[in-house]
Amino acid sequence: MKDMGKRGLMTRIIHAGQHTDPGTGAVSTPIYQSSTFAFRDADHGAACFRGEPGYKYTRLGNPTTAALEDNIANLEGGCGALAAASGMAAVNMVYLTFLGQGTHIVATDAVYGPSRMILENEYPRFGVASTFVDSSDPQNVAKAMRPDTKLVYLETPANPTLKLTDLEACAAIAHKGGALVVVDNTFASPYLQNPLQQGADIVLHSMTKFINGHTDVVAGIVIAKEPAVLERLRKVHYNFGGTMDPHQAWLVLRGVKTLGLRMERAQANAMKLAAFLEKHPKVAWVRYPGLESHPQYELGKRQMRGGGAVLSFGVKGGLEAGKVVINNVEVPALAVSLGGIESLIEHPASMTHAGVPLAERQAAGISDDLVRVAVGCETYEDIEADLKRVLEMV
Ligand code: LCS
Repeated sequence: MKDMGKRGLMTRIIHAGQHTDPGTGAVSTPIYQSSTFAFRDADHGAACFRGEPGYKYTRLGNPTTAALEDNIANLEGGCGALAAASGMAAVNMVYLTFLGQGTHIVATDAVYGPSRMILENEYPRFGVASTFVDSSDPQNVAKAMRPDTKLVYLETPANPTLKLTDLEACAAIAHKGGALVVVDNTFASPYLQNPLQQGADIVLHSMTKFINGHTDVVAGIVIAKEPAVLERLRKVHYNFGGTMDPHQAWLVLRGVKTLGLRMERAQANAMKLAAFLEKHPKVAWVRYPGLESHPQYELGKRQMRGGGAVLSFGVKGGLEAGKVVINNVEVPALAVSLGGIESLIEHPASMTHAGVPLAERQAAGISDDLVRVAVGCETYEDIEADLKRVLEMV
């Protein structure tokens, strides 16, 4: 299908990057499960290695993976994308490309645990300094900027606090200081938020979550706005080798086709569940970007096309009361991850963010009583009845 730029989001989700196979007419993109590709002759091989179009070796590009990259690049409005073996491989691709001896990164304090942990525990070995701030106030980003700051790394909504960061304001601050802006858009998905249109230079996703959506693949992707940034990333990514397998790419391509349908359903369920929990006498607090009680409700309306499908809440009675909920629910599985077709519930302080030291966790708002629910696409009444039943047990 030509001229994707003029098509609607649902059409682009389904068709962008997809081509009917010229050899067979296959409508579904085939899985090119081949590690290497034959050249017509020596000159053709040399031309491919000089950078002319043509596949060489799957770590350096594969047609199935390319179909997925073109699809997501289109959805995010980027010039291109690089698929990675996991979301963390995507995060690390960006860090490795732009950070080095004598450089500094400013990052949102409440990011996915390992995105912070590798900066604090591993990157200092390479002479990289990091400062974590509550980026929901752009002034905190401004204050943390240094002459050697190369990246401003934002996660919005943040995992698991659901705090939002004003992308336009932070991009203006970062660019004034000569830094690139990276946004982890995993929680919103391209269906609800497009940071490249709001000043970001790079967007990344754990495609393990909403983009794939079926809890059966671990995958990541990085999307760049400008070709120079994409080519710099590509060089690092292909040679460090955290690339994607074609079968993995095909599964994600299969999953992304229903991204819009799933997001609509899951976020409608999340909105209703957030409103139910907020009114429940056993619930101490609820944080969900679609609730008017969210401190950045207005920013969410401006920056996102909906509140998303993840919420966090605390039960009166703290962690022990929260454990009663987590241990007794039947509809959501007690499991980390999010963005799948099914609901999941977890306790970030002891699970996804356990590696972040207590003081830093608390400073970032990841309180011990915080329970995170990734709301799925089940019959809403079943989810609510389940939570209602377990809250009565507290
Ligand atoms: N970025 C965000 C916002 C994430 O939530 C995750 C994983 C990653 C990056 C890393 O992606 P992965 O390598 O796992 O594909 N988040 C998880 C979570 O909250 N529970 O389990 C994994």
